[in-house]
Amino acid sequence: MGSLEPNDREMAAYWMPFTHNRYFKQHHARRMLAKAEGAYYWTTEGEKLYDALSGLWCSGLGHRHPKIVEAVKQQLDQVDYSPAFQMGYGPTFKLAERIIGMAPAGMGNVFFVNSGSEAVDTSLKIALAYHRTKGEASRTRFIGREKGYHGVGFGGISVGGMVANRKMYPSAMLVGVDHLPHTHNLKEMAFTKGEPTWGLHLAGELERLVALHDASTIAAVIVEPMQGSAGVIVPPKGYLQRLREICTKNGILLIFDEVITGFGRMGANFAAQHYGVVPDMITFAKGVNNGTVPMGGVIVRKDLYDTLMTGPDHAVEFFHGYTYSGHPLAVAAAHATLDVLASEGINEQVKSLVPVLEDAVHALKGEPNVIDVRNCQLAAAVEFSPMDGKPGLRALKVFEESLKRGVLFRFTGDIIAMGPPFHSTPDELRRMAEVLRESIRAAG
Ligand code: PXG
Repeated sequence: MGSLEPNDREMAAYWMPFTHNRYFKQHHARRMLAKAEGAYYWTTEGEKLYDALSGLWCSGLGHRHPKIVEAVKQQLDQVDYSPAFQMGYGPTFKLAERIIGMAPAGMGNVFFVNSGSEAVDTSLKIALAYHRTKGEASRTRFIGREKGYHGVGFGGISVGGMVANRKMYPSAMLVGVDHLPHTHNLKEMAFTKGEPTWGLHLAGELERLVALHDASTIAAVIVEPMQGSAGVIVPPKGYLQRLREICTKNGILLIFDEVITGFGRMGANFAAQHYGVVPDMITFAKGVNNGTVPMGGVIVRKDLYDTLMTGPDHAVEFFHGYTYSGHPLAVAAAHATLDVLASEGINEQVKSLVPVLEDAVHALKGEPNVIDVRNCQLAAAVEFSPMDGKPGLRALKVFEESLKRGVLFRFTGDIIAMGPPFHSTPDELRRMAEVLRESIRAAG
């Protein structure tokens, strides 16, 4: 492979995802990574960076956890690939059963995919197929939410609520999708610690949409319990319960997109358990195997699966799947990850860090241009007022100043987001916040 530093032709050849390609290719000091271990990355310049977003929210157990590394190495000596269709590989079935054991009661089955985007599109297909098979083929609409992020498939961007992800593709959107309003309101909730008390009424907008479209046309509502990509938008107290009540009353499926919130980030296996609200489907990815090998999935209520098991038993019931669904390497990494989540008491560990993170980030109130600080279990965000006519530039500058000081944050719009590794020490969290303070001041 040669040097880790790309030459000019190599730098030019790669089209980077969700990245300012032209800017990156000019200004990539401290942005090329060479090594990862625990809560840290090392850059090709040899500088050490605290990984404040656990990769992209996926490596909560830290990089190269020895048990996960060992499991994947061992798997390579057993079975590298096993056909996903019409053939079986035991560990994949065992993994499904383990995930059901971690999920809220009533869930019965897991469909494996390779990413959050695929998980979302799969869940939407399951919703349509379920209603149709039940004899309610008129239920075809989906309700998403403004500022929602459900990946980049056509289904995901249709139910998602990020204008930049949608505006190029109006003709390719799923038909009949509507959106709930988002719950972010600086006037009402800026600098709230944890769940805001304002905003519950916005769940009632679902009733308005039901009245507008009629329940008989709506298949499912999909929301992230906590909106991660939009910059850690925390659900108002009682909001998710209210959505559940309205969905149940109207025969609408409720899908929680737990790609970020699943597998430990909330100090619980799933946000569903943290908030005490049980959806009909849960989409997951990222944390299921600590980001080691691409993997995602959909957890479904048992009766959804049962409903779809129709037709002659020699025929395929659900025409959907991916070559790499339940890939043996991803499965091996996931088994090891679930072992570690349990054996290292991660949910308790995360819960113990929540007040430390909360105090550390909220101490940034009053710093220049900081207009909001939010936190949700082991996730947090700081929002800045945009620079005149240059939205996004302030957070980029803060991000670059932080790299100089040894912390890798995530910036999106004028927001800095954090989702620290679960094994972080209180001192690491406090240092992370102090680096953010210095960087905010330096960025001006
Ligand atoms: N659903 C949710 C809730 C997500 O957060 C996806 C679906 C899509 O997953 P894939 O695996 O297709 O990328 C996501 C992904 C960020 C950030 O900085 C968030 C995501 C990905 C990258 C960065 O907040 N979320």
